[in-house]
Amino acid sequence: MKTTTVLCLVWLLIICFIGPIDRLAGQSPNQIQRELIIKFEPSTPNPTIQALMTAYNATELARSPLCDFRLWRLDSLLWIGGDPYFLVDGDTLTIQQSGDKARDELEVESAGQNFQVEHSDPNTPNGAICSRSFPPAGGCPVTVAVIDSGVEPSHPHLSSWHWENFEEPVDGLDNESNSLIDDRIGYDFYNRLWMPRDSHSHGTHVAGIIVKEFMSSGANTIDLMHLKAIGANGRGSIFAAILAIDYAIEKDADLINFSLGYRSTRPLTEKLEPLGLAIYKAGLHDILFICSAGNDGADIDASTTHFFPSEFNLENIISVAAVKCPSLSLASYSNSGSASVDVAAPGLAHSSVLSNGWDYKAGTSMAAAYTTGTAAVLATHCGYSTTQIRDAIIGGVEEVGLPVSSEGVLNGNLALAALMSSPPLPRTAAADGLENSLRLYPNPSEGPLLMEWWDGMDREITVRIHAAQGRLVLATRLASQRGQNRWNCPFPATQSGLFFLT
Ligand SMILES: [Ca+2]
Ligand SMILES: [Ca+2]
Repeated sequence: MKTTTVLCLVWLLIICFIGPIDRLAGQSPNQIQRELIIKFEPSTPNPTIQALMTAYNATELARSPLCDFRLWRLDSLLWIGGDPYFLVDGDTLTIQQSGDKARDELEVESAGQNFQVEHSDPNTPNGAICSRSFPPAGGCPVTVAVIDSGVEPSHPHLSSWHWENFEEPVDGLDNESNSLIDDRIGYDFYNRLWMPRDSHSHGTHVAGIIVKEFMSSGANTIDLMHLKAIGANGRGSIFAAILAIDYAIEKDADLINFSLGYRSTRPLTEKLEPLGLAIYKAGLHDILFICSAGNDGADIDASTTHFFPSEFNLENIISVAAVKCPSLSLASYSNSGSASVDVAAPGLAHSSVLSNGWDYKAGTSMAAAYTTGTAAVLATHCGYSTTQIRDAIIGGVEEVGLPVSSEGVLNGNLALAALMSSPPLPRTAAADGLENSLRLYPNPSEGPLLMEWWDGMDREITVRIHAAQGRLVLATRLASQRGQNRWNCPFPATQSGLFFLT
């Protein structure tokens, strides 16, 4: 796929993954008309992109700074090079005529239509609250990003648990130069505002479940980063979610709770679909992504309507179905799928809502939040990778024969036991998300070598320095402090040459 054109990519998406042209007549339920998300290969020259925008009559509405996704609005019928290769008619992507022209003009990593994401929880909060067991917490700091409708920041249940961006005083300025003004406890990517204030209640409720989970485990080292991607009507867009994921990567979150999703009539491949690629990129930064399985009461493995991101086959996703208690049977509204859904968790929760209130809500959103809370507690036990935490959550369920891959229900104590049965992995500077700020200089060097990096927290990191041929020169653990760090590398001047870090 490295040398396809944008046109070819769209063509391949449709031919390879969507099916014959006659299946494209209907629009997927959550599509946003006329909006396309594109991520170009980094080597794509800017004039080529500009020429394509002109040819498509495209307006760039937004761009994600870290992962470099672009949101384009396409207001007219599109014809490329005079050849009716395909067109976007404003409602759906449709192949007009397949052919062999213009296939190698442009490289892209990902492209797809923008979709509405929503929580889609049922309004039926009845039944019994599940009795739970809570695993003891460790002492390592953990940051959980909640991508949802925002938060009521002054709610007494939540106000002492906000993550804070200490580089960003609230003064009307973008102090740490990430193009966002006053992003102090997160950001509102739905309205492009500094305060991710909740106007719906869903995000406040989900955040409250997560806080309750780690308070019950005695944890006091977890912060919640609030990233708003849906509005008062419970809906937002994939692109707002991508901006939020981009931010979570930039700010070194450990886990993302995503009690949202979208339906598509087309099976989508995770590496090409923009949201899938953004989640994959988060995985490269050791971020665990926990999402709801959806609330259509369907087996999404078999259904003709697909639900994403639950169905993306990515190693850093945990997809969560909902059960009712005390029977631990699947809730009638909950989606399931032995391939697409990993675990189940309680669907009913009593948690914080707007106006300093408390209320019941039910749905796979709540089930995902319970799972995120447990995963965050597991992550406070230092030295485990998010892959180990995911394996422990899925491997440590209470098995009750549910139609999900683990066949079971989330169980904090079993998950912690599963985690403790595997040895902690040495975390490296790259796995700690520092690879973008680490630098060695002068490099090449024939004498003293200095390492500098910026960190968002106080912790210990592992650094490995290799010579140019790959030989390990030095491996050590270092104290890393929030802010700018400097370290004189102790190896002698005889080790001259070019060095790199892992
Ligand atoms: Ca800022
Ligand atoms: Ca500021």
